[in-house]
Amino acid sequence: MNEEQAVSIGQIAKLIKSNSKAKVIFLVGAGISTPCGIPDFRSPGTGLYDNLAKLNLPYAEAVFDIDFFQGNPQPFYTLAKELYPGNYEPSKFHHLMRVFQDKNRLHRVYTQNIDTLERCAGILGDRLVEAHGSFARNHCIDCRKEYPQEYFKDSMAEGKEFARCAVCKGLIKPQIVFFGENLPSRFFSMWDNDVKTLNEDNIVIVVGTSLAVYPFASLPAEVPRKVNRALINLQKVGDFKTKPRKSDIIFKGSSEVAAEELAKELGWSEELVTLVDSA
Ligand code: CNA
Repeated sequence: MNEEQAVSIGQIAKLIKSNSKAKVIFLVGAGISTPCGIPDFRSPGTGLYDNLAKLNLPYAEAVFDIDFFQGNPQPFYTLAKELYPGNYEPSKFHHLMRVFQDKNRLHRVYTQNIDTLERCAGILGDRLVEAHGSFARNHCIDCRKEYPQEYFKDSMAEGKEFARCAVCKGLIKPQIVFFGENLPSRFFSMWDNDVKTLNEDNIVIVVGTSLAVYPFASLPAEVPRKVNRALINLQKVGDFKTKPRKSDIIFKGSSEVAAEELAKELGWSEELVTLVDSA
């Protein structure tokens, strides 16, 4: 950890230690799962968009385009098999958020990720908002019949090309938000309520996201000025770059290093190590 990083971790830890009521809202993205081996979208060279060429897509985002999916579900299914829950373990940062929950210092986790690793780490349903959906629920894109997670998983495990609806033979799609689809209404209602009730005791920490996908990307700008904001990311992004606030805390670096060091500063290293070892 360099000096600048140490200062930022010290500042975040101080906000939490100096106020026993301080609770954190985490706004997270693909960067907290890259240490688990799941590529993000936009990191040059290693990101998914750079590696989708093998799927013969007309353009990278087509993998999450609902119209494209209807005509050619293969690229999405290939990706889904790769990203499917159970293939990966949570990162240290996922576990750190769990420690915040166990210490009653977690207000909410808003995630853009679809890998369900927050659930795997034990983040409770009422603390978690999966803004872009997840693999947990599935439905037929033609007749809308809902299917449990196992149906999609078992179809894949049986080596079927695609999961099909038992009633109408339509394609089964996990309830992951594609381009052109609405975000779950729970995302909007939870954020509206959280942003109204945020006060000086709260800290919003944005982690591992390029803040390029809206409406999620607009959340940091909506954080009231009286509330402290922090960014943990490989580079400065979004509102932290375009409209920085004097009080912003920026940790430029890996979320795994940040997780270890923050746990150390808060005196929570043992709890973090226990969770990491038991995963
Ligand atoms: P993104 O646009 O790929 O950005 C990731 C950001 O994280 C970049 O700024 C990276 O520099 C940064 N980053 C990467 N690794 C680390 C690390 N170890 N520590 C700190 N920062 C790091 O991804 P976003 O989440 O911003 O984009 C939103 C999309 C990505 C959502 O729709 C997701 O569904 C989608 N996505 C999800 C997953 C997943 O579920 N794990 C994987 C890939 C993409």
